[in-house]
Amino acid sequence: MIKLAIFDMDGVLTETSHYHYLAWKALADDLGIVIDEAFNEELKGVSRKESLIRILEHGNQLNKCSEDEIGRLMTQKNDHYRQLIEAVTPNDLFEGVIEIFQLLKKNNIRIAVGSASRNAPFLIERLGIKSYIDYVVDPSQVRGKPEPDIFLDAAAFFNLSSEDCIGIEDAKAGVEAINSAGMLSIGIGDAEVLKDADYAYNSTKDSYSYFETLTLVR
Ligand code: B16
Ligand code: MG
Repeated sequence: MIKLAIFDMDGVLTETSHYHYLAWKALADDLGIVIDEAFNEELKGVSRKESLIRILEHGNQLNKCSEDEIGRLMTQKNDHYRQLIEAVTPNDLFEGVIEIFQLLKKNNIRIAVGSASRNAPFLIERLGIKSYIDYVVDPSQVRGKPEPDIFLDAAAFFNLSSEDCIGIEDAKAGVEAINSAGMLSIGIGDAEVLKDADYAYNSTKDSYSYFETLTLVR
């Protein structure tokens, strides 16, 4: 029986993944590196540092970048991203999120956020969903997606085993992380990108039907 639902943030609860893309695109432009939305698909769910490394590799610039320069570029991207998300309000929450949270609460299923983003606590505040969230994984303490650690950390916090948990993700790296944690994976977004997910839905709102079936069997 499912006792814990672990939600990714960017691309599952709100559309901040587009803001990540805009901030990376501006940085890449500055560096003379061309990236597009297709390339960005490979950055979704991936940590800030690993994303930057992939962009620099893509532009053949990784070997000319010192650790200091990498740190400076990460700060530049994050400062821009923080400006973009400053104006986020509860209206930016994806449709269906509150209804899913309410359904889970009613059925005593815990809710965790398992985001790779160090900005997740800020966004949880801005989106006004703090009262629903039982636990937020600190991504600075564990290995990033596609490693399973973010999801395993949430399960461990509640002393649960993987078969008691589900993970909800919009990114290829995220679905891989859930699957290697041995949990049931729910993909949100492009079915082709999320082909390894146990269940896939076009949008968070569409996944409500899955959460209903989960609570019916209780
Ligand atoms: P930050 P998620 C991920 O969040 C994003 O998908 C990814 O694009 C970003 O690089 C990563 O967080 C780190 O974010 O720079 O804010 O720490 O999708 O796992 O919620
Ligand atoms: Mg995501």
